[in-house]
Amino acid sequence: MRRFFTRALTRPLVLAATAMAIPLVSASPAASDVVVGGFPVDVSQGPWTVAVSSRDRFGGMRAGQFCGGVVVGPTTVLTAAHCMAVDVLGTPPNRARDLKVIAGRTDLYSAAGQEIAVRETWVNPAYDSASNAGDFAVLTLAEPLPATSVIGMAAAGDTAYEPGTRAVVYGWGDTTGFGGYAHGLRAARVHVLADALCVRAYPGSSDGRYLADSMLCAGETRGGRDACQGDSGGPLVAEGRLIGLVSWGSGCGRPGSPGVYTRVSDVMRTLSQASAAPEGTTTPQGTAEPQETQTAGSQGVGTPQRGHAAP
Ligand code: 4AZ
Repeated sequence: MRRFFTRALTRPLVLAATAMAIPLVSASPAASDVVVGGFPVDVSQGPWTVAVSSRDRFGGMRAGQFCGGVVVGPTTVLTAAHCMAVDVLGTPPNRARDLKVIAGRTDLYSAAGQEIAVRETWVNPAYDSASNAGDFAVLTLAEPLPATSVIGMAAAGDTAYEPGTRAVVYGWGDTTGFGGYAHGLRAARVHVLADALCVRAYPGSSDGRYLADSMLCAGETRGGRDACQGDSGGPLVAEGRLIGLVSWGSGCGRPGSPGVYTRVSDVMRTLSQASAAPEGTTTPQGTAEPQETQTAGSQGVGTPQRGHAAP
């Protein structure tokens, strides 16, 4: 699929193919792609950042990492819906038997932290792969993570969504725009940008279409700092709260092509509707009702108060 070759999983496949000496044509980004402009961080600086992994599918070198994720409840991780696509996983997500979340590991080459099996996956049934709207999925973990790993989600109207707000994106994705995957966790400082900038940049093309209700625009107007392939599903954090999930964009770090994120307030809205719906109507992937997510209240993060995105 077109998007498959322009999004999260191109490079792991290319790497795997290279390792197997199989020539594989890749839709590489243009030479102007210079990424992320990030810096190394220890996962303790963002303990809610997790790696989503499948060694069966992506090999063991980088612990099978192929996407990012965010811990929003002790057993609840958000990632991107496009990370759970059949053409990425090779199988429907509930059949991907070795799907794991890796928490507390800065360096994917190390054995630090915990690897926790994914017990259930719930892919947003409203995810639209043409526009990329609704790009999120909920992973339910087989074992809980500590409350200190949980980040609060910023509700609609939260000041953290205002254009100009400073935000940080975290991930193990491409740092070069050419498939230079990190093995250490990195972060990049960006700003929330006005929707108008992304509307202008992405009026609708094969890459997607910017829809302000469900997407968030962030980056730097001059480019240089951005998320990239392999970062998908990972957190964009502002004022200590989760505002976005890495979703898509045209290239990485290009001036005039900001990063597009799944808007977390829209995730919260969708989840509350999904859990209010009669069973089975909105959960085609299984029975995983999103639970135990934390909503950031006025106290902000770090207060392990338990809210429910899904009342
Ligand atoms: C991707 O392929 C991807 N520069 C993620 C983020 C961005 C571009 C591509 C934003 O998963």
